[in-house]
Amino acid sequence: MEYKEPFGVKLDFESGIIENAKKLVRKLSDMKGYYVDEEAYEKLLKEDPIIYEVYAVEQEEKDGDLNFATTVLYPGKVGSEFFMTKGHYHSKADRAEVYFALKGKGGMLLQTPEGEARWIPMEPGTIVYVPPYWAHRTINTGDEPFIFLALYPADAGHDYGTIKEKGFSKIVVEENGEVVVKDNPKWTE
Ligand code: S6P
Ligand code: ZN
Repeated sequence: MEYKEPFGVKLDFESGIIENAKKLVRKLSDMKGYYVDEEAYEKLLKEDPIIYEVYAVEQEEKDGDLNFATTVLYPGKVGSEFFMTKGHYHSKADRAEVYFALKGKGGMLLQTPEGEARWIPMEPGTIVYVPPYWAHRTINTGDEPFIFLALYPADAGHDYGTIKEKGFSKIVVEENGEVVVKDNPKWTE
């Protein structure tokens, strides 16, 4: 039997950076079609802000192993819609996940393949259980970076296609200074 080597790495709670992790950057230009207000999207595209960064420590896609990653999701809005991650199902759809909020304020939008959505608010200390089969997207509803750690099976994979095409049945917007979760006007069954 060949055993893998255990290790410890340092996560900086302030910045969300995990040492020696693989860094991924998502800018607004990587998210065409994701936000409801296309005019606001095109306008903000001139600045093309970074929406989020991911620091991932991933293993080979093998059954039984675990990956983990932090996400630093920046504050901002496209029109009235808060900055958010793309959101995905897992390629192996029955793979669950756990999120742990470290800094800032936000929440998670989850959705079944039938379009049934849930909103779970998150603040430092909130642990979110993402059950098998639920798509998940995080959203920054605050005015500082929203930082969280995710732990997920190494063979879960990411299926972005469905969400890219259809979005979630709900959107999270600011209305009169309040965080409002409402029906996505572009949602079709
Ligand atoms: C992975 C986990 C997170 C996200 C990250 C970015 O299963 O859910 O690490 O990958 O928050 O979101 P997205 O939707 O662009 O992968
Ligand atoms: Zn996931």
